Amino acid sequence: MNIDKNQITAHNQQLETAHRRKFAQLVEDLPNHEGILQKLVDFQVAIPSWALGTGGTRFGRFSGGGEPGNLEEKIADIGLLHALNRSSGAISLHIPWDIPKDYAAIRALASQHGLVFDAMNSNTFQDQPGQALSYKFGSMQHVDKAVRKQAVDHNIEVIKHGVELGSKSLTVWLSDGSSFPGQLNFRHAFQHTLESLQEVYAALPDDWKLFVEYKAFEPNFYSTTVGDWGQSLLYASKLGDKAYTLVDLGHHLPNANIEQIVALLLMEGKLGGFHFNDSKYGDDDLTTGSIKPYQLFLIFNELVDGMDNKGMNHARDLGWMIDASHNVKDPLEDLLQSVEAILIAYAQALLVDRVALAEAQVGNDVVQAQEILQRVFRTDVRPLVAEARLRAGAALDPIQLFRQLDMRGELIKERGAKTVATGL
Ligand SMILES: [Mn+2]
Repeated sequence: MNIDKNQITAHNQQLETAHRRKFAQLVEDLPNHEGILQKLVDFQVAIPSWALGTGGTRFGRFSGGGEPGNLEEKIADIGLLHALNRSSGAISLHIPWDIPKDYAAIRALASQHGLVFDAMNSNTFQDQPGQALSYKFGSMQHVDKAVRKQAVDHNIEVIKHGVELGSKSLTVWLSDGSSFPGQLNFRHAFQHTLESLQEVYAALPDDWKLFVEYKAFEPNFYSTTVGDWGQSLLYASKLGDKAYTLVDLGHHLPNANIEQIVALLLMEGKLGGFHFNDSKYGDDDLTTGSIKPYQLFLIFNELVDGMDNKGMNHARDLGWMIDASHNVKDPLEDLLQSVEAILIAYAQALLVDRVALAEAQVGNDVVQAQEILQRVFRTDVRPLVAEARLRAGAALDPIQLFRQLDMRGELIKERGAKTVATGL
């Protein structure tokens, strides 16, 4: 289903008076808000193709209705999100769950919705039907060279799909590791993985990036072969200039200082991209900003500071993606909430008085440094984010409009009540 421009206009007219009042009040003290608004309009967050259906856990999965049954329907869902917020203009595909059958048709469909193809994602953490060799004991780290070659070949295949669609990056997340002490020779596992990644890297087009995603644990519970940012950075540094570390917020050990990790990776020119989500305990894949919004703001504070320090373009120079799972919410509403949370944190980070903060730091004025950050964090910037949406032609309140138009009901009518999307 498509959303009509007139429906958005009508919705915005209903809310405009109240919005104008709140916006005017907020920007009274923000002299530079026009520049910030443009940055918010430009900022796009890629939606993963695997997050459009209901997620599950190893205990079960409670499917919702109207889930997309194929790649075309997934693109339509993201098109819907993008029409509502004009900030979800990219799709991150997963192979083999979303193998395009007709590249030209898929490209045309995406561009019809104003979408581009962000990072491609490979999968060597599952065995696929008919697969010759098993990844039970790892893929790129495997003791058997034939298994490693199969994993390398798969990644090269994913790059080929991406080239046809206009993607410019490959994200490699490996579940490789071990579940018991003694199971693995750590050095051999690292060297095998490095050699495998080098073969993939060699197949990368010149204008592509390779993102090495790390994760502390799960599905392996004793060691993970790309377990933290140090290991990822080691691989990325050895691979070369086109290789970067990818930070997934849920892939850290509890209480890790992610903002510091981000600051140092940016300093080294090795931060490539982001997977946004939130968590309470582990890789919970919850809605971004739902549990630790202050941490999200502090991360964006370092991102803005680090990118500005290097003269980077906020919207284009890093890969911004959501990686989440929705067990109890409508996936599309959840994704709208995540994108909103990301834009709020980004807007707040743009408001930080960096000159004053630097002065406080140099003067060891700890109290003032905290005041500067928390003054911004406690400012309700939602009218600023809404104004950016309004100017971009999106809905002032995307979730409200999604519900008013009963879009889930329409999708169920179109696709049925018992559909299951491929993905996690
Ligand atoms: Mn991820």
